[in-house]
Amino acid sequence: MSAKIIDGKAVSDSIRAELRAEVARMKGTKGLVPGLAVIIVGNDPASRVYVDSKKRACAEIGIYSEEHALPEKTTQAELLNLIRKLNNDPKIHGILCQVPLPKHLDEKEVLNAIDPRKDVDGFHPVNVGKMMVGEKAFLPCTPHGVMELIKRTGIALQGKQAVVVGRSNIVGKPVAIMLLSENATVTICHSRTADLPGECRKADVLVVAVGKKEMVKGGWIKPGAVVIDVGVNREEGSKKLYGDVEYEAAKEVAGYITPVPGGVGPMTIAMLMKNTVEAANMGR
Ligand code: NAP
Ligand code: L37
Repeated sequence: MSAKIIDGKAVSDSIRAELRAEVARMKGTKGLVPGLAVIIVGNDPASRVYVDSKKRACAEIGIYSEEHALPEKTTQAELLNLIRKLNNDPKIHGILCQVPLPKHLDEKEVLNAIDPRKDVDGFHPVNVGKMMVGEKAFLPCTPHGVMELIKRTGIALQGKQAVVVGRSNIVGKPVAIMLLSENATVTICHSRTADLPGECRKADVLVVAVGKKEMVKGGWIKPGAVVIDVGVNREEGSKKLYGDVEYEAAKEVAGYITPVPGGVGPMTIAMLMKNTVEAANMGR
């Protein structure tokens, strides 16, 4: 039995179509145009690709966007100044500072400087804390996208064994908290986990965000499991993308699986658009 493929691109397209209608309504009834500022520092090629798709998504939906591309050598003070300006700019409802930042910059201090009401990435400690205690907050885009995809399988998370591989602040940790909020029993695995294959085999729902090409093998998947592959790994010298899961083998065992590309990636962008529209609607 082959797994059902979860089509993240199709889900993302339908969310984007809904948002486009919502933005048209906002313009018509309130004269309100949502605005997103995207900051990119330095020349990370993957970040360049993602920032370009985010800008394209804004244009298609009717969100005003402006890009602030800063050189690699930007100082901490210059970056903080820009964020302060954007915090006070009434056209701008959402601020996204694409990470990773060049090593000489203090990422924590930068994320802390963004007004939590404009933190459409959901990385500010205020929003992270609110999510932890179950208060309404901007949810980080990739984990939120993962949860939407799981929801669309129609499988209820309550009482299920969920295993998250990876514990980054942008994916693994928040996705684990969200699964817990839906009453799954959650295990978080990382580079020091003693028996990773054994932990994965227990998973009814397996979310993998490691950044290592096809590290999770088909033989680690519980038959019928929901497998969400967050990894985006580029083969050296080729354009082909690979997930963190050995896709061809895993899809013979899993019940549902996300492809790479066309799975979680497009959802990340759709959720960012959703947060930006919500930010514009807040306080009006
Ligand atoms: P990250 O910050 O590098 O974190 C990787 C995590 O994986 C760490 O917690 C690390 O454990 C764990 N890990 C590394 N090697 C391992 C191993 N051999 N066994 C078990 N765990 C291991 O990465 P990230 O930012 O979360 O991103 C992960 C992947 O998702 C990347 O491929 C990235 O490109 C992709 N991504 C995709 C999207 C999207 O929208 N599709 C968004 C963000 C990221 P330790 O904590 O112990 O070091
Ligand atoms: N919100 N997301 C936010 N803020 C950040 O600071 N780094 C970061 C972040 N990560 C991010 O944007 N990731 C991401 C990953 C993949 C895609 C989009 C965003 C994506 O569109 N992936 C496509 C393939 C694109 C390609 O060809 O590279 C996919 O189908 O998976």
